[in-house]
Amino acid sequence: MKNIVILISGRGSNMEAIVRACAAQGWPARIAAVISNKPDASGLAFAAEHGIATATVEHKQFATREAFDAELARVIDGFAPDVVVLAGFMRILTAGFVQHYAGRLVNIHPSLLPAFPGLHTHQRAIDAGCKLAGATVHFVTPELDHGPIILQAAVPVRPGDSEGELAARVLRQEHQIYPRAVRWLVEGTLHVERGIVTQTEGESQLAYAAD
Ligand code: NHR
Ligand code: GAR
Repeated sequence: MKNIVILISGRGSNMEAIVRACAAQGWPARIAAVISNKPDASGLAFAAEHGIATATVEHKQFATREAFDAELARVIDGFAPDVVVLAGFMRILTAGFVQHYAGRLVNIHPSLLPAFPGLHTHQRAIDAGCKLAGATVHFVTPELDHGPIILQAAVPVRPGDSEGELAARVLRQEHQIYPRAVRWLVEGTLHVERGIVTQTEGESQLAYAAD
């Protein structure tokens, strides 16, 4: 049984999708904990209702990023994690933290990386006149949103889309691809060579969706 620890900052709908897929598909894993940097993150209630341990490490209570990351890592390591999942987690992590979890720390970013790393991705894609948008699951490395790409989903940007409409279309695909990528990590079916990730059982590492 592998231990998955999920970090959130808010709603946690990606966390929910992973919790449900783990149970429904009988992964050889358990969600050991859901941890937030914000005490009011609504995803914490869902986790608690499902019998999952929860914790909050509030970044505002630490003077430096290093101090916050050290406490966060201490709390995470208390759950003996095999896999650490960033799911709408909104704090940039220090290189030391990232290196401590090298190869077992993943993120979902709401753009087709390497386009639009950072924040406000949907509005930036609309403003650039992009015809496709999407989401990327990647290994986390010290450089923000630049780690090896595990899986991507593409969706159309429709004429007149608002940021919210595009975000909702992308989010539906996030809920499809993130559980798939975490399952691969749990099963140990990902191989990384020179920054290129392959799924060793030949499962598809891309998705397209019109809606
Ligand atoms: N840390 C590292 N080192 N590498 C990555 O690839 C990371 C990371 C931490 C988080 C998620 C990322 C995203 O998917 C992620 C990837 C937060 C910010 C940010 O600017 C940017 C990207 C991501 C997460 N955060 C502000 C900060 O000062 C705070 C913003 C806020 O609180 O609203 O940390 O997009
Ligand atoms: C998701 O769209 C995720 O990709 C994005 O925030 C949303 C979180 O939703 N992540 C980031 O922007 C990270 N900077 P959720 O809390 O419902 O999973």
